[in-house]
Amino acid sequence: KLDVVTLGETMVLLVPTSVGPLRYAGQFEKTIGGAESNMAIGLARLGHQVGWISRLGNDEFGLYVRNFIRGEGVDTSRVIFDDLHPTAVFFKERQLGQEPRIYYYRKGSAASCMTPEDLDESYITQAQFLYITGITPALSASCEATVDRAIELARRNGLTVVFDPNIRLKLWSKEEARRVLIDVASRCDIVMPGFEEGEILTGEQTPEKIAACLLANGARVVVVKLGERGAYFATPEQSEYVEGFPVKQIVDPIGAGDAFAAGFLSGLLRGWTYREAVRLGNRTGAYALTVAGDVEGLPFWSQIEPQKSGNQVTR
Ligand code: KDG
Repeated sequence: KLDVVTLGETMVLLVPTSVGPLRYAGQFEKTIGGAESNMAIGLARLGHQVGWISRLGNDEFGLYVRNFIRGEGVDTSRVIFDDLHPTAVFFKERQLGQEPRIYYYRKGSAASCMTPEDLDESYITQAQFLYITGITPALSASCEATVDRAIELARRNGLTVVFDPNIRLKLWSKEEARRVLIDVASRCDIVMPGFEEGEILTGEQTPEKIAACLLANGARVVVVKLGERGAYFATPEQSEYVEGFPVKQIVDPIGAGDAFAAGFLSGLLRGWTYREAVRLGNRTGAYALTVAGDVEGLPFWSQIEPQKSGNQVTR
């Protein structure tokens, strides 16, 4: 039995220990990054059952990624190891006072070879929510078809489909992203863009107008993430700004949206109101800002509700 099922690419992430151009970096820390698995790990840490579907290379890095995600308590039983294509890698280039630069080495990766046949309906139907992001359709035509199929299977079986556009302009142009993702969004129940992504998708320039446009496009709930200002959510019946959590020093904003999604979905799984769920998302998002990696900052439930969980370090 699963609460949430997700699919997407996860890469080995190499972060230099020093700040400055990568060409001078001599030492790297190895970890992993992938929007959907970041979210899955976040949800597992908050106490939920999550399944992550993907392809990895049948190589050392593939085993590393699988073991990492499995070690966080995410179900990886549907991961396919591909003999012909490698596990992808990406690097962060740390810059003082600025968001890190990202360099992908992912073309032709195992995950970019995902196909609709990789999806097992009987597995997906075990979950209440399907979580997808706009990164996957950008990887290849077969990945786009896989996302389409996942949505179709989820809808047919009564799952709630949650979509984070996660527009990555290193993978495609704004125009292409808009064309494909507005169509994906029209088939999803909950759509959660960042403010700039909302602008790209809808051409609108306020959270209210972005949300109204995405509701008219087919969503039942829209959450526009506004960084330090928190988030704005809207349904056909209600809408509200929900304040953010202040963070003293932002180390790395990458991954904060995935952390938001984990908190928000955790709230929904607990039967909370949208306001309360968005508030938890804002809080888990704030945690992710405080570390350089994409998953290391994701909080455990014991950090969110220490009084309920005693003194344990982990859940
Ligand atoms: O949301 C964070 C992700 O962007 C990062 O972990 C890597 O999945 C990734 C991507 O494709 O950029």
